[in-house]
Amino acid sequence: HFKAADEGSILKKFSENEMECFEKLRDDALLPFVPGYHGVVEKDGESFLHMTDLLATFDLPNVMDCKMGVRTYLEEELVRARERPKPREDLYKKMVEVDRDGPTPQEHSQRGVTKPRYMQWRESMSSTNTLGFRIEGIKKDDGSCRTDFKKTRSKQDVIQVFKDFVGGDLGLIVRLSDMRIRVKPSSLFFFLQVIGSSLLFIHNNTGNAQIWIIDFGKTTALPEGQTLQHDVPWQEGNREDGYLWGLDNLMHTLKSVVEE
Ligand code: 4IP
Ligand code: ADP
Ligand code: MN
Repeated sequence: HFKAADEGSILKKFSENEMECFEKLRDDALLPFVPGYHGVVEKDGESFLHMTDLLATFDLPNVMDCKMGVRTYLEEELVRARERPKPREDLYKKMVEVDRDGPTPQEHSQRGVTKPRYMQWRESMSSTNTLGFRIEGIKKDDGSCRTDFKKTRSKQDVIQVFKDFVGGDLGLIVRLSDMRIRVKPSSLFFFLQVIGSSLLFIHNNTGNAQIWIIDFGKTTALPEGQTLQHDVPWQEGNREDGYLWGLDNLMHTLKSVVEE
């Protein structure tokens, strides 16, 4: 999905949706928390979004990707799967790998699950539904890399992982509460459903702690006139994403790490 670009920047495979988000964010209060966006570029016959490489200023940082929100797919995908279900074998295999008993008897016999079904299952196995965010992956300054968090769901387990990641770097809490404050005056935020977007935590144990909002591939404008609260439960049709609720739970998690 990514290609190296000039020093300090990267190229991400083009998506119309993500481009529109970057353009809307150009004059939004959240801009300081979004990677620098430098337009669309063509390379080897393909289109890419040119953005700042957030890791460029670090040597060997600790990096954590947390996917935000209580919902990780679009309501449109749900409707489509209901009207014309397309069971996928790749998703079935990913499900079985984590939990042999994940698929229903019918899904076992067809060796396939639909995309929303897989996404909902992922949400329920992880902390997405219960905390409004989940840990996707961690790279540490010792070179180690972990992505085996599909069953990390309980508050205690999540706190434990954060504790190990944060170490003694308290700058992350400051940066996160900073971001929380910025969300309020972001007019954009209330006209968007933020789906599948992550917070990227970066720190190097010496006080250089950063938090960035990344991945706008499925972040989309709401129908004319609709706004979201971002902190109430999702019900099909209300398009709520639980982003703010997740952000608050993330704050609590970080605070527990410090207090424990
Ligand atoms: C993946 O599931 C992630 O949810 C992907 O989102 C998603 O891509 C994939 O859908 C889905 O299979 P796992 O994390 O369990 O592997 P992301 O890349 O943001 O993590 P979308 O396109 O929905 O964002 P498919 O349809 O690409 O398989
Ligand atoms: P996808 O849409 O394919 O899921 P993401 O935008 O979520 O892609 O990025 C995937 C990973 O790439 C992130 O977890 C992060 O580690 C890394 N990444 C994304 N954007 C940047 C960036 N601007 N600078 C550095 N690393 C990034
Ligand atoms: Mn994505």
